[in-house]
Amino acid sequence: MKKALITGVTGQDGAYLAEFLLNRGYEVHGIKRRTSLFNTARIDHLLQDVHTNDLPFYLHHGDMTDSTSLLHIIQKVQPDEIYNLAAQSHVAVSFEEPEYTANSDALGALRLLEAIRILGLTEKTRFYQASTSELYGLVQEVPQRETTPFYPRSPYAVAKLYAYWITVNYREAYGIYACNGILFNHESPIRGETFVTRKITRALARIKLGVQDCLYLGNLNAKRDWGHAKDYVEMQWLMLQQAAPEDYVIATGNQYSVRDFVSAAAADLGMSLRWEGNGVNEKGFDASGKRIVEVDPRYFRPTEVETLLGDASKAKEKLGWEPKISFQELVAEMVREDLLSAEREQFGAKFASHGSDNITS
Ligand code: NDP
Ligand code: GDR
Repeated sequence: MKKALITGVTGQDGAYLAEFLLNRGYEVHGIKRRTSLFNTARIDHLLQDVHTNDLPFYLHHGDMTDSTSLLHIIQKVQPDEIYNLAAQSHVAVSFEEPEYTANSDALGALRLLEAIRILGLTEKTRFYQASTSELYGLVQEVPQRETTPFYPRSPYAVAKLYAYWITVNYREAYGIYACNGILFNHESPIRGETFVTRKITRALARIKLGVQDCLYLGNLNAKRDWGHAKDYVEMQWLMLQQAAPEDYVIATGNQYSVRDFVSAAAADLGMSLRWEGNGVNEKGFDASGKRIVEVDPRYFRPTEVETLLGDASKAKEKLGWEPKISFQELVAEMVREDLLSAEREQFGAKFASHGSDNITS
């Protein structure tokens, strides 16, 4: 039985990847940082099976900023594959916590690679680094592919740039089977609530049921290449199953704006949406003329990534990978799940939290 170690197992991708690997017969180990509440909602269904079905799924406490915890876990598990998904992954938050972001996202990757080396696992352990389309930032070529020059535009992207290159360097210097997956945005019903897609589907579902009044957003013109996380974790695994380690762009090749996403989600909810105004004055109105979407400059970023569009030809040719879930299916699934949550919330509305409307993401 192959052993995989996933950092960031409580996150969106970590949860999908853990399930994917367990279905493929892996023994899966996850690293979880200590939190005051459980914070295992995305993997609770798997943890349940640990007791009822002897599922080979194990959690270890550790932190990307703490080398010793990482060393101990890797020594104990002796993994065949490490998937480094843990990160302070919010671009806007990285402007507020640049040092912590560098520590966890840049040095975190180094700590894992060093652990592989120190423990004499360079021949045994394969390493996946969660790299990102944010590396392209101020884009130098359209669409972006593996050879497109990087121009990071946030402390997050700069930290991920270090992680990208240290992964390449340890591959070249020590012969570690180490790969970068340069993944474009991927979403799902378990996406964190402060990323724009989930913020939109959650808010519109709540507005539809009268639990929330208005959705406040930042830059509606930003364009992204949005895929489904389920499709993308398969790719993370495929990259580690090849004869030689390489870096791959993973993307759909389709691009939509934030405004397009809002309109698509509203349409799925049967809400007609009329846009008026421009820039900071832009607003969206429902059929009754009520303002339900508004731009709030607090969500603007000091430096923005305006447009991203990926070219995943290399992954298609070499790995036979194609995304299966379309943009429309993604939006529909997210809307459906958030509508169910909003219905549950409606029952307990007076106890419900109003979420993140007052913070910067
Ligand atoms: P999430 O934000 O959903 O999950 C991040 C995970 O990392 C969580 O489990 C989080 O734990 C954990 N984590 C954060 N800081 C630490 C730390 N110091 N020590 C240990 N664990 C930590 O991200 P996604 O699942 O969306 O993304 C996975 C990875 O892929 C990230 O590295 C992200 O930067 C990268 N990426 C994501 C893309 C996307 O569109 N989703 C695209 C390209 C790259 P906790 O639950 O406690 O917060
Ligand atoms: P991104 O995702 O920054 O691309 O990083 P996010 O969903 O946060 O933003 C996408 C675009 O939408 C604009 N935007 C808003 N964003 C948020 N969060 N909240 C808003 O209210 C809002 N209004 C407009 C943003 O300015 C941006 O242009 C994600 C993360 O998962 C990273 O970890 C990952 O590396 C990249 O995707 C690829």
